[in-house]
Amino acid sequence: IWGKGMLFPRDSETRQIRNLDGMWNFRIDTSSNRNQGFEQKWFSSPLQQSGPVVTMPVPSSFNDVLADKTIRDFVGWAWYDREFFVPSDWMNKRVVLRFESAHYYSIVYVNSQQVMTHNGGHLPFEADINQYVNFNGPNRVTLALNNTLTPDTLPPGTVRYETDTNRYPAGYFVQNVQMDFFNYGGIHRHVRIYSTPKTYIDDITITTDIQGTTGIVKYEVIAGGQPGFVTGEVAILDKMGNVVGSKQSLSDTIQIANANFWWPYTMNTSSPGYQYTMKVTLGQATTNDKDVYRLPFGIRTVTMTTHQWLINNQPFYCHGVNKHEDADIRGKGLDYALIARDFSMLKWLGVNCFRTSHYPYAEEILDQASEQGIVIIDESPGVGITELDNFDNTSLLHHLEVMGEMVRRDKNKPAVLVWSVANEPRSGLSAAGPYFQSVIGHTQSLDPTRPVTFVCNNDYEDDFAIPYVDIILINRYYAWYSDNGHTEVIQLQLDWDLINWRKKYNKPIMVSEYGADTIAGLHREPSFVFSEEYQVDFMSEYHHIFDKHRNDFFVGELVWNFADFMTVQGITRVNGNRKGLLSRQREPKASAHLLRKRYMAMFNST
Ligand code: BDP
Repeated sequence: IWGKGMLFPRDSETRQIRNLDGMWNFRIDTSSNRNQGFEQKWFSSPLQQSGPVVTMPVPSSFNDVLADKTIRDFVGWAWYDREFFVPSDWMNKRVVLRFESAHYYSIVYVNSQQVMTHNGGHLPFEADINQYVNFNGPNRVTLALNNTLTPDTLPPGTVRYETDTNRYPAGYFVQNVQMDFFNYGGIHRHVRIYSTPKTYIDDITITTDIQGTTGIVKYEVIAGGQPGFVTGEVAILDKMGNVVGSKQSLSDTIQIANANFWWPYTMNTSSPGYQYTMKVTLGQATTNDKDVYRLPFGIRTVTMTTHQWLINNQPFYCHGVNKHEDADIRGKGLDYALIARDFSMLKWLGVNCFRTSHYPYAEEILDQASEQGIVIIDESPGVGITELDNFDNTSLLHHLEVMGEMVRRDKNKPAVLVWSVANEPRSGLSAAGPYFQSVIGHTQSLDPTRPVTFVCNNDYEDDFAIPYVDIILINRYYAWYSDNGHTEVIQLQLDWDLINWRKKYNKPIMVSEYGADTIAGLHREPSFVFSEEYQVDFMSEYHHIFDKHRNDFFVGELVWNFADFMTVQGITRVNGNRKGLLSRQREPKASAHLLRKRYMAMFNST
């Protein structure tokens, strides 16, 4: 059911990796029809031969690196290239070129020949380029990348053209987005080449169950490459490297007695985030090919009852935040120092869960969450599905495709416990009924082991999509977008709202967003909107109602947002969205101290 696998590149005795990160050549196509790059075939020779290039770091968004407004606000085709070498002893191997993500639409060329295309940011794509490369000299990889959003992309967007040249310069157009974050473009994550044998481990799927103290590990290995008789050998190693179970088969079940289960760090402080390693060895009898891949995984279960979220049959209360992949200069570019800082601040805050609002984050981030015992609600880029044409068949098919890619990438990550297929779609439209029945049903069928939901900002009376979810996630902005400044309405309105959702649906409920814009360093007493005092007062009101229902049906709270982040320019956004507990540079506002006190007190009671 998975099609081709998308295993994260990992070194082994049979696999090698080369990193293609660094400074690439870069040019944007600003020609009047925005199509000069293809007309002049910029992919057919080094980019600097067809025109001027600038240096652009990979990984990084291209927008905020240079002091260049045209590049910052660019919408259209951007071109990247660089030279690379392939070791000659890879000649008889599969040579895979992989982009962990590039935003949004990619066409990749190797030595002037098109090798793959990919539709969508945030998820990886790769191709075997063995037949296109030169093993005895330089090679060139070229990427044509388009960040234009349309009604059928995820996230969707529209382009507004102005042709009245009395009022607008020739060729004027604006990209309108339906989401509240900057539409960064660029090669956002690593680019690598890696080798595998010609017959190789294409995919591994692990699902786990627990019975008393026994861990039950079900696995399936898919072989790729040359057809023929393949053999499989699977060993499970504990953290010390001891083999605790093994089987000679490509798909089977292994039982581990007295297993160490994967727990969030707030539920088990002695060995949170415990992961085993599955070592898979694949053999091809006729060619003698042998491939080895080591996959970390955790043993745990996740269940939603009518009123509880259970992890390993124990009630879990999610106290967390929403995040963004966002920082100064690099935009959405992967940065290890930033990842380490973020996890340190998540722990400082006492966060035990975050949502990957509003797109799947880098695997390096999810792997940290798995290792550190932080629960992930893994969200698709389905944000801003608000116009009628976002619900048409083309959009639906793309959404199904994206869910497939996302589940394929993240299915084995122990921290990922819930799939969120969208954020704030217009689920009060009747078209949302069949659309979300299909997207949620598809995701449930791809992965029957995890609850599936979407994030809703609609009223309880008239929602067409909520009937299909396993847990209700609602975003609420009482005393911000409505009754602005009036914190005295929060308890009344939130309580009324939660009780009504509960009565109507009898499912567990979370508040998946609540927050107020706050300029770090702005103070007013009594509190006033945009001051640090207001954010503190505002959040405290929500907490009363969260606590009231906590031992009943209310299973979690996520602040909007972990940190300030960049948005489009607009009259309601002062250099970005300021609802962070932390500044964009990850330093705390007063609200961060409030949350830290609250979340720290929740340890062991979750
Ligand atoms: C919610 C959206 C989120 C926004 C937030 C806000 O889900 O993306 O950034 O509101 O307005 O509606 O701050």
